[in-house]
Amino acid sequence: MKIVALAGGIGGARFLRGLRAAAPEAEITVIGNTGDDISLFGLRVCPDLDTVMYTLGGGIDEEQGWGRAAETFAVKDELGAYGVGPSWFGLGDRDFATHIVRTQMLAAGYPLSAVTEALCDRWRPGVRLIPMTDDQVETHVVVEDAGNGRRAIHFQEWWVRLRASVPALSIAAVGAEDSKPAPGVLEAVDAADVVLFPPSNPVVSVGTILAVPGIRDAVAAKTVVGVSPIIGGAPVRGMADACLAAIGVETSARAVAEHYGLGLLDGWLVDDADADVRVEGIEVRSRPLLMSDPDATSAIARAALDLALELK
Ligand code: GDP
Ligand code: FO1
Ligand code: CA
Repeated sequence: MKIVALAGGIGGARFLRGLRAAAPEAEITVIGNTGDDISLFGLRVCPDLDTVMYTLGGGIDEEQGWGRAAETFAVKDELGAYGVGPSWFGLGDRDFATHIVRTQMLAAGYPLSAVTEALCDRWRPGVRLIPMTDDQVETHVVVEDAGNGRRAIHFQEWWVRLRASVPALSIAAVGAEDSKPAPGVLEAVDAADVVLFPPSNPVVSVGTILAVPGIRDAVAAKTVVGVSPIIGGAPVRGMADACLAAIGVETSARAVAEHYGLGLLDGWLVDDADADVRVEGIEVRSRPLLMSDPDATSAIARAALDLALELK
């Protein structure tokens, strides 16, 4: 069986680990969000790709959900001693090595998809991880600039430095319109038996991947089942509510399904807390959706896969 999943960082990565356990025979291709990517200290950092790679490869800081386990911050401290920032983005020493390898390969002319494959040679995530595009797409957030009108800042500055404390007036995937899906992306979707949306951020993770021309149409032609990242009207973690507000979508399991819309989603898994949710034209099922431990997570993934196979 061939499964394609569109994934962001933490929610996507944890779901994928459950999916790999729930369907060990399946060939899983993960299309990763690169809209969160940022250049820092001359290095290209790809948080969502790395979160998937480290989580499935056994190198993630489990509690935090991003970055490496047993991390140290000597390089960051040394940079700080030179007065070189930003200090608000916590790059660890082990993680730095990944960004150095990536940046070196990109500078040598390898596309991000080839670089990601090379990094995965080490981590052996057990899935094929492909960035949504080899082109540079960056999510920017428009915020009110005290007294100076509006200004666009990088998504990471809004999310990590400001903790989404200033309202996002709009969110744009800069460069997406002119981007092309990375090699293998459309082929994997076309060949897939089912496509799954993990409980990833609907705006800045799944939404950004779908903004790469060609991906939405390819996915829409498939049987698609999503897992709600919203439980009881709130994100399980993170600030997805602030992203949804920016695009005028209510923070609820129903509104997110309606936002993806008919023609894209065939099935939608919601938590038992949202058992009353109905969405016209979409098969909604409820079950516990907290990825609290490996067994609970693989049961969620299995339920998403079973629903997709049933609707196929
Ligand atoms: P990010 O890139 O690190 O923000 O990660 P993703 O975009 O993949 O996923 C973020 C989303 O995962 C958030 O909106 C959370 O609400 C959701 N999420 C995190 N943990 C859980 C969980 O245990 N269950 C469900 N249903 N959603 C979760
Ligand atoms: N998230 C934070 O909240 N603070 C950090 O300092 C931080 C550093 C960081 C470094 C590497 C990496 O791969 C991820 C990192 N993240 C950090 C997480 C990440 O940037 C965001 O959670 C996501 O991009 C939002 O989806
Ligand atoms: Ca992300």
